[in-house]
Amino acid sequence: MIEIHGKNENLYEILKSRFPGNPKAPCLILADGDEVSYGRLHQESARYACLLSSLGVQPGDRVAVQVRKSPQALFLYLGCLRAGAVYLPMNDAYQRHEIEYFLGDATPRIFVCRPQIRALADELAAKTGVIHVLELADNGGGSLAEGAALQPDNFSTIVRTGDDLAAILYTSGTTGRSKGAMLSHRNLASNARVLHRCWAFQPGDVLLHMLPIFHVHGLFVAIHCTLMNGSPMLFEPKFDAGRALALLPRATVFMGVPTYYVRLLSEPGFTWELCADMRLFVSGSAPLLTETFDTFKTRTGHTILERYGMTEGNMFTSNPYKGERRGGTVGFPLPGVSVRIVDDANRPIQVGEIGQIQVKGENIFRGYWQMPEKTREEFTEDGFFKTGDMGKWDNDGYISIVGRSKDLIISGGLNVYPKEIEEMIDAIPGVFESAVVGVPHPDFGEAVIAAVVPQDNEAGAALTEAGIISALKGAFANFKVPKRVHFVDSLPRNSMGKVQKSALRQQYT
Ligand code: MLC
Ligand code: AMP
Repeated sequence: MIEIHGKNENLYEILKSRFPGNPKAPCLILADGDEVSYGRLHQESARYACLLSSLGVQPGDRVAVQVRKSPQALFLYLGCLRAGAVYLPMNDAYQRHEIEYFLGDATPRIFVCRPQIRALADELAAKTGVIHVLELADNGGGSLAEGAALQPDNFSTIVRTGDDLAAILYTSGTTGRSKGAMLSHRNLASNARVLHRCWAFQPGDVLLHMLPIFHVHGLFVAIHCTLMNGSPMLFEPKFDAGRALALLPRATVFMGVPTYYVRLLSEPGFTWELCADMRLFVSGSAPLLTETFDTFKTRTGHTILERYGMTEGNMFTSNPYKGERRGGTVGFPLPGVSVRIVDDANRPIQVGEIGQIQVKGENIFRGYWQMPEKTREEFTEDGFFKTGDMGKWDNDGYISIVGRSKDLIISGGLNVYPKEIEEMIDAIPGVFESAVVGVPHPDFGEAVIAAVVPQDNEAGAALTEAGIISALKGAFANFKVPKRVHFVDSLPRNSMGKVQKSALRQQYT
């Protein structure tokens, strides 16, 4: 693509151009009733950008962030964009070895952490060459906000081309090693524009924002749509079904993973009347059961709009805003996104047949950070990204996801790659081998469970389910830790010696 000389393609400039004319217009409406106006958002993001620059952050430098959701976390994200830095958000559930890997791999100049892990952050920063550690407390206090408060409230947003990086989001891999997906300003801007238009964002919209903001769903899809619309968000620290019931009458749009919908439906107070002023419910990040889709419709009169995407390119497909939203499908390719479903020889398959989903478009990421080989493997020669999802078309052009070729479990909208967990279990004294699989779970969609073969010795005989779970809890984010551990004499294998995970899944379902 040819760059137009002098044009600033920094995503922040694109978002800013859509902010309301009145600087007092609300952007964030917080749980305690406080509001952050669009004018303040602009000023605060300037202060954060000034602070980053004063700490020596140059365009392209990474800023790693592991904090709870707060307005200050949003100021920081936007401040990074404005300073030309590359934002690297991390799930706050990540533990020592996960954080160490991300810092070591991405070599950020700055690490912003919660005060609770300051000692660990200092230790890991020293080990991995991070220059500054700053704190952001859950209530918005700490050295980051204190430093920002001393800075001027204006900053000339750094000029970026569309190809320059805006963010790196780590996604685990089937090899057990996480990969940093590099997303450019153009990747994010193109998807923001398309979603804003396709989902008909309009004056008067209010988004109920309950997703975490360290993944694409909460950070990019929900926030960008709102900022592109210049409208307010009810900005809640996390998903809570009771709070959602209280706030839905003040909202028009809600976005969530399927678990949120399951939890809303289990609330007796979740009624048709409560949703009377809602315009749109969007679901994604994991498969929405047809049963949830149907029950939701009967209960509220609303048809959930299911869409499909991935960290490596934000959103790929969506059910239509106008027109039939078909349960069990993820709709049509979004404008500007080419989707094809192919067989093993990369040939397009017929309607109704199952094949691999591949995608191409301005939204697709620029590759994995410092993994050129891996990046090459994941793209076809003609530039399509191999999603690892299996799908099919129906006669009307709707796409359904029917499985995954990658060994991945999605629990409550969070990805768990079995390999990473298996390696850790296998390292526990007394374990001969293990296999980790996902089994259906009424709340999380899929739950992680492990089958463990003990060694035939004293250490093996001493293994317990609680012991294994507690060993893993110190090592991994909680959502990756198996909910159950089953001891078995051997793992089921096929004639090639490969563990038959489907047999385990069946056995423990
Ligand atoms: C928390 N736990 C989970 C879990 N979340 N276990 C499995 N799966 C999860 N997703 C753990 C907790 O640590 C706790 O462990 C126990 O399970 C019960 O926790 P809980 O109180 O029920 O959890 P809660 O805090 O309510 O969180 C659940 C949740 C949350 C579903 C609200 O996980 C969530 O907000 N998920 C959304 C993630 C998301 O944004 N995904 C988008 C990715 S982007 P213990 O041991 O302490 O009892 C993407 C691309 C795309 O995928 O297409 O959008
Ligand atoms: P992540 O790597 O966290 O971005 O997760 C992306 C994966 O989530 C995709 O590759 C899909 O497997 C899955 N996913 C996202 N949206 C949907 C959906 N609507 N239905 C089924 N799977 C989905």
